[in-house]
Amino acid sequence: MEAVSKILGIQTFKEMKKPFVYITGASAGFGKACAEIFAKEGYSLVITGRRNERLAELAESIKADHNVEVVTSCYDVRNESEVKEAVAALPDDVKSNISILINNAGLAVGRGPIDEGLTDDWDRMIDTNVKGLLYVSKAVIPFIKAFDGHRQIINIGSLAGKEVYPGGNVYCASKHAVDALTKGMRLDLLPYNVKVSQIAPGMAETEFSMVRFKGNQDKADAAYEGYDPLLAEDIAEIALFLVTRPAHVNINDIVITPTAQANSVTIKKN
Ligand code: NDP
Ligand code: 8X3
Repeated sequence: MEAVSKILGIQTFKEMKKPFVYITGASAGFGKACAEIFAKEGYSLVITGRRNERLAELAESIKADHNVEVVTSCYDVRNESEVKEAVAALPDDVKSNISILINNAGLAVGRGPIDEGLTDDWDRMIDTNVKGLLYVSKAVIPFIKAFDGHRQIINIGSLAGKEVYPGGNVYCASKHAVDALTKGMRLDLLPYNVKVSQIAPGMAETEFSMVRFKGNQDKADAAYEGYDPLLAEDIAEIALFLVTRPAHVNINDIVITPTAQANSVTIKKN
């Protein structure tokens, strides 16, 4: 088909532009940085999150800077029917050109002893980090499997999915689930040549701690004081690196921490 197109001087979609990267949680932090770096490389984007104004602003600024398509899709990953409807509502030429899914939307809510934990916080973490990732994956994977070209899923796990630290209980459990689901997806999608990777970051300065500490700026700032934490751009660069390996290479898992962090609880502060 491509050879015929060349002879006739017809450009196929693949020749004209790069496919779509579908990014959850693109209204802030890692997801926003991923949107920016992939657009710079010429990928079109589906960017999702609950804050539509943020998504619209990001879409406008990316479109002004790069010659790519950006589709915004506003929904809550915890709501299965919203997820299904939002994915189904994408234009057909977008759905049929989704090549890469970045499952990034997630959060921690609260940090403290398990017996003092609030069940509402637990629900928010499990519903977002585990069930939300599953709902989005179920809706988007059929398009990735059907895409004629590079197929990849990147799950944003955490160092908290590799070890458990005091007060991290349910957040750590949710990210251990992401670690297991990444391995499960890699096995189940092997027949379809879908690369499945995980990025597991340590401390990175984003809105994460403001969400975790429920708007307490002092507590959020304290999380990043006395050392240089990772930046959202560091994670986006890794995501792009994973996607730009040769066809025969899949990087399964990357654990990335600030240089000052040796494990979840050991940070060298000034
Ligand atoms: P931010 O708080 O900066 O961004 C989180 C993003 O997730 C936002 O775009 C938010 O969008 C979206 N999101 C949260 N809940 C929902 C929901 N219910 N439905 C849809 N979107 C949602 O945090 P980060 O960028 O730091 O976090 C991104 C991922 O990285 C998370 O999975 C987090 O657990 C993980 N991580 C973060 C680390 C860190 O230190 N920062 C380290 C390791 C992992 P909106 O509010 O608009 O819905
Ligand atoms: C976020 C990193 O160490 O706060 O996933 O759990 S940590």
